[in-house]
Parts: sequence; structure tokens; C-alpha cells
Amino acid sequence: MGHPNEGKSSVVATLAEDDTVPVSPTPGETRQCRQYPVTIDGREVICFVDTPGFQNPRAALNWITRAEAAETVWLSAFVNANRENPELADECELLAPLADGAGIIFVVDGSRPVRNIDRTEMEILRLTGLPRMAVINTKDRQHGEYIEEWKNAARTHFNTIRIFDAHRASFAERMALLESLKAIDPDWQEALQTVIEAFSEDWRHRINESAAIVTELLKSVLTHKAEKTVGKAADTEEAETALAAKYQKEIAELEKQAHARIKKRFKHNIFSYDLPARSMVNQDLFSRKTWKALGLTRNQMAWAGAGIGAGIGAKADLAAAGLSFGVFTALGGALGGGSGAWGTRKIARTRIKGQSLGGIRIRVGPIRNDQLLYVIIDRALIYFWHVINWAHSRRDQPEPGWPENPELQKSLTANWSDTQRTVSKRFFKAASKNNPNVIETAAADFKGFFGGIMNQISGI
Ligand SMILES: Nc1nc2c(ncn2[C@@H]2O[C@H](COP(=O)(O)OP(=O)(O)OP(=O)(O)O)[C@@H](O)[C@H]2O)c(=O)[nH]1
Ligand SMILES: [Mg+2]
Repeated sequence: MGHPNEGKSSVVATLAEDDTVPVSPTPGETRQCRQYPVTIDGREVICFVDTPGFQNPRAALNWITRAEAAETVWLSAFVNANRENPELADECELLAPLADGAGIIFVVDGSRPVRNIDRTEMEILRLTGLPRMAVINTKDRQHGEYIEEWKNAARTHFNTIRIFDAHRASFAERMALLESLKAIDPDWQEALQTVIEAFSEDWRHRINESAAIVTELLKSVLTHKAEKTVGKAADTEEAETALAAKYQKEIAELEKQAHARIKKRFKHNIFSYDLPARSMVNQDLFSRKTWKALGLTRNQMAWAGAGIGAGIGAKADLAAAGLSFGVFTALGGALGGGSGAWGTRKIARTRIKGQSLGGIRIRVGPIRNDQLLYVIIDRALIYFWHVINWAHSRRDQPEPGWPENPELQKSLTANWSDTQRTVSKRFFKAASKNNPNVIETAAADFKGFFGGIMNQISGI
């Protein structure tokens, strides 16, 4: 509840994690009460009600003080008596949920001073006798200078006061708000404890599922390949380039799908962001800049580029493959002779010349180079951080420079300990083998480990 345009709907959207709640800069956006139930595992755990702003609090308070009814009794009397009264119809609409026993979260904008009209609204809410919390929401973060003034004004009217940034609240901050709601009234304790537990359990689930999504992504990347058969030796070079591009596009698509799944798991429908150009997450997965952003040295870069090639064919010659994505050129039956004989691209091409072949099979992937996998992991972690830190009330686009946390501007995997890397390496190695049991065990280990990392990220 609150005055128009203070951020009531934003608080509801953030707490209920519902990005369908209409939030807008136009005062009077919310004209009618609307319920936003939170359902976890098919069970409604709590229901938030978004209300319109007070329109005529003075007239309402006049009526109430004349009404001589005790506490909550006046609420239904007020609503019944004034529904048809145009002067108080809005107040009836917003007070109706209270007549049904709802608790109150009063939202004020801490970046503006307290006015008399606000005191009138607070007085009406005090007279309800219902459990009530004041939430000081600083719409303009540069101007939080009225927070103290608001605290003093709200103290006499509310059981508890919280400063809560509706557009930036993290999961922990949301839970802290519910915790203090819990403390207001003994009758609320048990119900709110259940709500907090349900939210926390669901949060843990989501993190586990996100870890599973990334594990699956890595598994797909580790086994992914693109293949093509060309008829003539002269066509191989062009086909190789096209195939390498196709392969990269497919890997990027796999990654995109995994990110979308994470976003969905955190109930984001409209949130879409473009990170600043310098963020590695925004780089093309295979670009030089991406490798560089990870802090690789030149050598490593060269090796990384060639490494992908190296993975492409067991015998690929690194020198020959150079910095391009190497391509394993398997020759058609006519050449035969076992793969060892024509392992490198160069040899393969020489041999192709002058031979009449049944067809040339070209394959890109599966990769053998861990660097790409670490890039994918880093990007997944950064993406995950964005998703969990974007409040459902926000309708704008992330500003340049976001995230502000410098820890997230660089590679996180680069700082992993040897032990942490070992789990990943074992998984990468296992995934390239053809033994499903080995793969599953290593994947489960990695998933567990990665869930822990995601948990840490969610606290950053
Ligand atoms: N920067 C910032 N803007 C906010 C915050 N909370 C609300 N706003 C903005 O303030 C405007 C009003 O927010 P709403 O949540 O729609 O406010 P309301 O109280 O529901 O408004 P009515 O329904 O019109 O009474 C919107 O443009 C929001 O984006 C906040 O925490 N930070
Ligand atoms: Mg609203």
C-alpha cells in the first residue's frame, strides 16, 4: 500500500518474482487490487496483493474517526458504506484486502520528504490495528537523504521499518524482509516461517538445476561435432571454413539455449540484456577477445586456437593447423591405409591431389581443448549472476558497466584451485570417452561441485 507511484507494484513484483506485474512511471498505473500468489511445487505459499495508491486519504480519515468502531471492524463498515461514493471509491478498493485480514506493507519513496498527506495515510493504516511494516524504497539512489526523516515519521505508525531497494534486492534481502514480517505478529510466525523455508528450498533447487543445465551444456559441447562430405579435393578448403563456422554457431546456440533455461528457472520472461561490449559474456564465443579476456598469454592464445584444431583430429599437426580451427580431413575409402598415415591436414591435402576419391569426409569437433570449456563455464557463471540479480520489478535495460562488481568482470575459473580444476578436468576427460557410467559419475561430481560455486556466486 502507499501513495501513488512510490514503488508498491515494484515491491510486489520483486517479492513475488513476477515480471508480469504492471510497473510504470505514470502515477495511477495500478487502479485495482490484484493478487499475485506465489506457487512453489504446486502449492500456494503466500499471496501478495498489489493495491492502487491512496487518492483521498483525508476524507477517508474523517470518515474513520467519526465511525467510532473498534479496530478492524471499521474496515468492512468503511468499505460497505463507501463503495458507491465516488469520493472514497479508490480508498474502498485499496482497503478491501485489509478487511479480509491481509497484513500491510506500506511503501514510501525515501528520496523525497515526508508530507502531511503521508502522515494521514500512515494514520489510517495504524488505525487498522493490523500487522504493518513500512518499506522505505529509495527510487532515486542518489537522494537517500530523507531516509532518516521517513524512519522517524513511520516509527509511531508501524511495527517495523525496513529499507528495501525494490529494483535491486537480492534473494538474501528479500528473505530478510520476510524475516522481519515474521517477527511483527505472533500469529504470523508459523505461516511466514513456512514461506521462508519454501522460498529457500526452491532457491536451492534452482541452483542445483542451473548446475545441471551447465553440466549438460558442457557434455553436449564436449561431444559435439559437425561433419560434411565433399566430392572434390579442390572443394575441401572452402568446406572446412564453412564447417568450422557451422560448428561454432552450433556451440554458441547450445550455450544460448542453456542460458535461456537458467533464465526461465528464475522466472524471468522479459529480462533480456546486452552486456557492455567489453564483457567477455558479450563476445562471440570464439573470438580472440574472449580468449584474451580470460587473461591468457599470447602463447596460450595460440595454443588455445590450435588446441581446438588439435582436438579435431587425433593426429592433427599443430604447426600445420596454426591458429585457424583445424579440420580433420578423413579421406574416402580409396585412400584407406589407416588414419595414422594421413593425420595432418597438409598431408591429407597433398595426398588428395591427383587421386580419384569417392568423397572426402570433413569433421570439426569434438574439442579436446579445456580452454573453451572454461570460457563457457565463466560465461555461465556471469550469466547466472545477472539472472539472479535482476529484480522482477525492473522494466529497463541493464546500464553499461553492469555488473559493478569487478570480480565478475574477469575470469572466475582462472582463480580456481588445483583441486577445483581437478573435478572439471576429470569430467572433461570422461566426457570424451565412450563409457556412459564413467561419464555419469564424473558429471555428477562436477554438478555437485558446480552447484557449490553457483551458491557462492549468489552471495556476491
Ligand atoms: N530506480 C528505482 N525506480 C523505482 C524503484 N521502485 C519503483 N521505481 C520506479 O518508480 C515508478 C513507479 O513504480 P511502481 O512500482 O509502478 O509504483 P506504484 O506505487 O505501484 O505506482 P502506482 O501503481 O501508479 O500507484 C516506476 O517507473 C518504477 O520503475 C526503485 O527501487 N528504484
Ligand atoms: Mg502500482
